[in-house]
Amino acid sequence: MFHRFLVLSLVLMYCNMTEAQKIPTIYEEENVPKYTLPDPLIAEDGTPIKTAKQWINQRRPEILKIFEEQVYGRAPEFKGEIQFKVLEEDKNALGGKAIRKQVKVQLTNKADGPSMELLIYSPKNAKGPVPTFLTLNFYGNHTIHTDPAIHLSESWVRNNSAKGTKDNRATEKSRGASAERWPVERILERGFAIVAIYYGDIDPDFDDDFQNGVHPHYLSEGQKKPGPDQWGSISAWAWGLSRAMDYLEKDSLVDPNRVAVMGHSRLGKTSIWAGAQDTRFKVTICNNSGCGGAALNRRRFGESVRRINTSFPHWFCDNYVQYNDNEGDLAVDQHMLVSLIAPRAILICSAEEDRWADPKGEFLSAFHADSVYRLLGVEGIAAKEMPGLDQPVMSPIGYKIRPGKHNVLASDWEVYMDFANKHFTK
Ligand code: GTR
Repeated sequence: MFHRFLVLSLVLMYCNMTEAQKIPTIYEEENVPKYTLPDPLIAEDGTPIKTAKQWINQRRPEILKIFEEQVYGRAPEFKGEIQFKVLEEDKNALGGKAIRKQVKVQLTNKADGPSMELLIYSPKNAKGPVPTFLTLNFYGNHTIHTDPAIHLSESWVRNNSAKGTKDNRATEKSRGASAERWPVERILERGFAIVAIYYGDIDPDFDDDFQNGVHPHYLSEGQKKPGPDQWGSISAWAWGLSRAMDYLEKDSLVDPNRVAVMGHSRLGKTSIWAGAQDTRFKVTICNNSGCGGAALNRRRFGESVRRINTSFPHWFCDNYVQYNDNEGDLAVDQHMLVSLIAPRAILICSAEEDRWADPKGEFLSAFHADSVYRLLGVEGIAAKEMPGLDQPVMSPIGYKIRPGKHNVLASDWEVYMDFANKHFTK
């Protein structure tokens, strides 16, 4: 039954993709439509926001609500204590460089409900709790490193022979398949811990009307699927990051006041939405996040709202479809998502060849969030124009663009760590 349903979902996904390909793509600046951005510092009733207090009490909640109800969908409140079980711990992992822990964290209050597995590597010689990167990954925790002790994920995974997955399951061949993106030893050497979670533990990434993952466990009585203003998959993944944070607050390896949430691509969209909602994340890093992440919707450059809603109908809430080719009717744009993070630090990262994600639109979101940071008494972005390649702007709203493609490189991590070191306060 599940198998038939899955086949149907994948056929649907294919149809969505071909449908999406018919949508024209803007790749020239001269074809970007004229647009006016909503002002983060003018409330919906027209009141100018002039004080930090007005921002905190009036405008920030207003903007957050629009993103919840119109873009990502509101996630349920998690009630109760987070339940977890340490499945494995090795105080002498990675040839003596690390403490490794694998922890099962429940996503409901029921022990037989869905759960996610956290893989934690922490520097062995640390004198106390350390600053930490919390990250989601695409193919399972066992893909981030060849360490044979990492549990092979048993969750549904996308088929990809390059990643060693078959029949939607991980195989031994997938061990370390994404290690290039995760310089674990270097992260440890610089004094950070890294926490990895497979995003499919929270919600498998295909459109099945939200019958699997966490969604069915939070429906109200008689409800069959989330309503038009309730959580899509990105919201669920972001919510999962907050549940991971609930756990990390209890783990003595981690300094909960120095947690950076980092993600790439759709998981960059996820990290920025997580950072916007959960103020426990003191640093947010979104890499090549593009449409639905840091890029401005109104530019329609590269991937557009129509295109993303057609290809990935499960990522956002159903209300978001109203803004297909109609971005101007949305009372927010993505610079206001950045503004929700103020005064906490965010680093927005682009790649020159990743035009699909609209690097300029990613920079402009950073730029137009500046006024909110300044209102709150911190420097916003220390750049008036888009910086050149490999010239990272390291102010509280940080921005960097490097040569090359849509990807995460070891050299990107060096900048993430510099940025985190600069903005974490002890
Ligand atoms: C693409 C999608 C992007 C980005 C990317 C990814 O197909 O159009 O928005 O999220 O996938 O996550 O790898």
